[in-house]
Amino acid sequence: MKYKRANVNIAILKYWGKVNNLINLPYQTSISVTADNFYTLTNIELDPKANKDIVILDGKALSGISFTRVSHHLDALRKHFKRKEYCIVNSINRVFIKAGYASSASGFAALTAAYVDAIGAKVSKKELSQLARLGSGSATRSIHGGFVIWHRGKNHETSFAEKLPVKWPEFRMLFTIVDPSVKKISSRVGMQITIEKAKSYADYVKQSNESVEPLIEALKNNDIDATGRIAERAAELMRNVMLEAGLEYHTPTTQQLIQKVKAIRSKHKIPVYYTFDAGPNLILFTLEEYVNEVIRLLPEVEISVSGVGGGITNANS
Ligand code: 2P0
Repeated sequence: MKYKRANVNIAILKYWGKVNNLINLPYQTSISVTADNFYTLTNIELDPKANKDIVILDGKALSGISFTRVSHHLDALRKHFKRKEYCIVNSINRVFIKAGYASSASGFAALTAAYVDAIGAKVSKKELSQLARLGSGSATRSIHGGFVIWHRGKNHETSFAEKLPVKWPEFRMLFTIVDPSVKKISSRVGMQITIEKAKSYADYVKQSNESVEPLIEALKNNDIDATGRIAERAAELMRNVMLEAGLEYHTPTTQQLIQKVKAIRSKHKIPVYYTFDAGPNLILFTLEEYVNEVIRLLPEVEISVSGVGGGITNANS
């Protein structure tokens, strides 16, 4: 079967909050790195005779909320392209599900690309990123490979992702498994709670957006220390507003691991930095030459290493 492949991405500068829930218009411009080892494969066939979509994920038909989210996104794509046919969707997730890493970025990016392919439409990557955004905010960035900026924009047309002019093949992500249990509050709901309850949310947005230019500069210079410092600050600023809103995604183990990462940096002079999303796991940023040493210094945690990955591609399975 022919698939569209989309890789997961990890935000270095985070997206956490929507100006508009219908089109996932974010408050923050975010910047991510696409990973090369976790991805979703999706094939779509149009079924002109069907009266609803069928969605098969890893061999099982989806139902409930998961199905509805996919079907709503297909509705949005049908509306955009003025098409009527329902779809048979076949997806395979090669993501770190057991670790609780979300797959909505790669999932909705692959879904969008597969739909566009199924109807034979020709769209630019910019437009593909706008369309993927309608399914999930972080999917906007998974259309592209390498280091990617998602401009927050002011409306559907101006909120899109593009690849940054950065070449950094030595950059590595270390995905840790701190707690494999699935997170309790989805990002979608968590963002809404944060906007409603965190008093310093407006300040957070301002500070986050002020990091855009320094981060682009650090990435262009392949400066791991500047990149890492901005990444840690961005994650901690996001966590501060989450905590203000009563949302705690970390476990004590997460906090212990953060201290260990800082100690490895100061005692061993290894440039290794952390980030996290809406969950207990840390993703570490470092360079290829330090990977084995970092793994050796963190024997208590399971780690999966990823390099920098590409954007949407064709794949067979
Ligand atoms: C990000 N996260 O920038 C941030 C950091 C989690 C923390 O984007 O509602 O699955 O589908 O737009 O994209 C996770 O939220 O949320 C996310 P929706 P999404 O990667």
